[in-house]
Amino acid sequence: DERAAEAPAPAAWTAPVLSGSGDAVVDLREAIRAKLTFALGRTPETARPRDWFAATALALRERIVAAALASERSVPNKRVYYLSLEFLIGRLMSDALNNLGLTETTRSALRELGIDLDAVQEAEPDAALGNGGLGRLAACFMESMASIGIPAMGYGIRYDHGLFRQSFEDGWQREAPETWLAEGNPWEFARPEATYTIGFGGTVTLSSPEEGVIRRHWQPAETVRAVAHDVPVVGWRGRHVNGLRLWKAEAGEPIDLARFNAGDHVGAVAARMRAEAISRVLYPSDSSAEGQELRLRQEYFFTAASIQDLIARHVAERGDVRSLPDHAAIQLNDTHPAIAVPELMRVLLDEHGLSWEDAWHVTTHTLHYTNHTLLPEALETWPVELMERLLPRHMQIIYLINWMHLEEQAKHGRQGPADAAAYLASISLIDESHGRRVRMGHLAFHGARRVNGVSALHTDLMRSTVFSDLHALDPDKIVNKTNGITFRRWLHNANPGLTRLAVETVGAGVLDDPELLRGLEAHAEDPAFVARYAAVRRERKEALAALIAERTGIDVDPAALFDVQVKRIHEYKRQLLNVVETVALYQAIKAEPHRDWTPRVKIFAGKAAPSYVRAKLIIKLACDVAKAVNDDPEVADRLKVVFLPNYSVSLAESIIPAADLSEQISTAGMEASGTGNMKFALNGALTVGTLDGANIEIRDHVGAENIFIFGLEADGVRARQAEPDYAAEAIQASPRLAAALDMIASGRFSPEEPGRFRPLSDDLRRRDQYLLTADFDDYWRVQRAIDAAWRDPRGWWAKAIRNTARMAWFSSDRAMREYAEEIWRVRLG
Ligand code: B1N
Repeated sequence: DERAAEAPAPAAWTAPVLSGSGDAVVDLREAIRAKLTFALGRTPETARPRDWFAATALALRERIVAAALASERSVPNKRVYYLSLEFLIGRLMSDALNNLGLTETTRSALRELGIDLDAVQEAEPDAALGNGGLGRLAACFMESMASIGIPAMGYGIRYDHGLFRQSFEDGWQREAPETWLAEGNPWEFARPEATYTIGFGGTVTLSSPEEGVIRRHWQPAETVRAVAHDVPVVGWRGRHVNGLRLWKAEAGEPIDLARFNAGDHVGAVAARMRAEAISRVLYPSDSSAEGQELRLRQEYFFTAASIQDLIARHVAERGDVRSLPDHAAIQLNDTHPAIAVPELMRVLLDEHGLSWEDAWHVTTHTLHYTNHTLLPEALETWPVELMERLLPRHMQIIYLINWMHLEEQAKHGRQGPADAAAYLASISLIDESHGRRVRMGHLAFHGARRVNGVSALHTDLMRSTVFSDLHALDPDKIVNKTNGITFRRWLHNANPGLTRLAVETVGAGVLDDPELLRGLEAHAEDPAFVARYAAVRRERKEALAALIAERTGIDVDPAALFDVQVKRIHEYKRQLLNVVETVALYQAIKAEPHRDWTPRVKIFAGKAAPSYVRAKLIIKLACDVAKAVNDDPEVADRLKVVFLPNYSVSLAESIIPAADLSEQISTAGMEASGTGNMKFALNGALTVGTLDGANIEIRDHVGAENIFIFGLEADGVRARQAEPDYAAEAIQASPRLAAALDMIASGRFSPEEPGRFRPLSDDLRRRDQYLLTADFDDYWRVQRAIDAAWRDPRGWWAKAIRNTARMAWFSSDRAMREYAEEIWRVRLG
């Protein structure tokens, strides 16, 4: 990995922010050497890359702390608290180096020690404390808030094990535990002094009336300690540093001495194991709700610790808890922290003695909720029985909130007279239809001042579907905040070559203001510029080809069209549509082997939830098709299929700058936003996509002539789903689709087990919930149009350059400014 090594980067980019003197290299070199010796107890002769990474990170951390203390000097008027069960951070070194302006200083310092910075960066394990888009969004938002100066703290869980490691065994996904903390985490500060006690279970008692008021008191049966671990988040040019506070679960008592002394040595640590289980492992499910008790314990654990922490800070700074909404804005990242609604109420009522009205005012003026999906299987609900057992006081409060909410609607006579009971059932926080369950989305919605969706389409669908009745009660509550990505990581750090080209073409100001990328448009057809833009891509493709060879043994031609679909494996994302099209293309090439086919490499990567059997079968099909196609000499280099194992943030950083074509092909109405789509378009890959999520807004920005759109729109999807037998009819109407499905069903790709893929082909013929059959022919058509476009390089590169030039709006800095102004009402520092 060459990174920015080749040519000297422009001065504005590398100018050291914190250490401006000519001695910066010497200072840093000696700091790293001292860390290696005194913090790690290693000598340069015996140190492994991992040790150099730790020594370098510790030396950089000191500089970050210096900047942090500078940005902490005054108490901000208002802070943002971002509560998320997931932060998919990846590596932190290149963010820290680039944002501090220390990349070249560090490279030189390490070189003087005989060490290569790239090797040191490769030794950093990814912090994979998230599954996919939701967790990565939280990480991009944290970086952007630090960069634009929003005083903020992220709150989450310090999982011992992040997202599992994926490998393939004969094309089947295998999962292994991930151990990012095995050698410690040099970025974090353990803060045992910031420890809170979190309760579970027990009973609620009443106090004797004081001045006519009865108070409730929750006496938990079990307590767990939440211990803070802080990771500093340094923003662009080191101007601001925010904190990510991750909670580790510890037992109140490390050992039960009575049981130990009685000889029960295992039982003596049982309570400790149960407590520590809470922060042991990230649930590996993306876009589906986990109904297990441990998951609810995780959600309450981190939410309650965060609320105690932020209230303690508020009271220390301002004295009165009633002014919380003036000085704190809490953002709930999906419903995972929705228990914050009754928890904040409980703290205000039972611990601070507020009246119900005052507590409700504070709560509903502090909390905000982001919805990330409308898929029914992902909407969290918890059985009332479980809530009552684990969180009895919260269940009482939820009942009271709901009672007042429903009474209010009855009083105002707002319920539709036609079917009042059905209306009340639809707005109730309790779903009475499948056993009694608490609807966390409704709870978050009702307790929040603002509720937002993550793309224009998704927000419209929130208003018209899942939340339509609640929306009618308060039409200003739902707002749209289209997602964004941090350009520091996804352009500057991941693609230094393209960044250097942009800087040299439009000036170094583009590093601070992505709108300046628009200046590249004027060069979209300038042969000299196009040649440089194409050379950057070619260099990234060669690097990816080398990585593919190393990890899969497959040789791919960097001159071919790199067609990439990387994301979680889920039926609604329709990797299967891509695989079926691959099979159809394979058949077409075999039928006319002498035609002038556009050479393509289909690249897949992504993890399936371990319990998602269908998604794992789709991976196996992709791998089996890959084997058949890659081994077929008649196909030669015109089609290659690759499934890269163990997709991660750092792998994405290698793949995205090397992509020519970005596959964003979800069933319209199902992908709330997508953010990978933005990363690819920014780096100049052309999108083939449906009018779903943020694809629609990407089309609006890059121009319809610079994107390949196909398939049904969201309303068309709904109409088609209402037709019986739509799949059978679509297959009958498409001989090409029928032939591809027949080949998959025949066992051609699984001769040792001919029926292996029948569950997939049978489902497509009968049910096809995700409308693959309906969209297939249009997908084939647009793919052949893409083949033709690729054969016109000048046209292709002009489109690619216009994509890069027009993507500025998708910066997460823009998203964070919108949240700051329209949701949080917080000033930028
Ligand atoms: O959130 C991303 C969006 O860009 C994606 O379109 C959306 O699918 C994703 C339960 C989820 N929605 N819901 C989840 C994750 C974990 C879990 O346990 C649901 N992830 C998304 C960012 O807005």
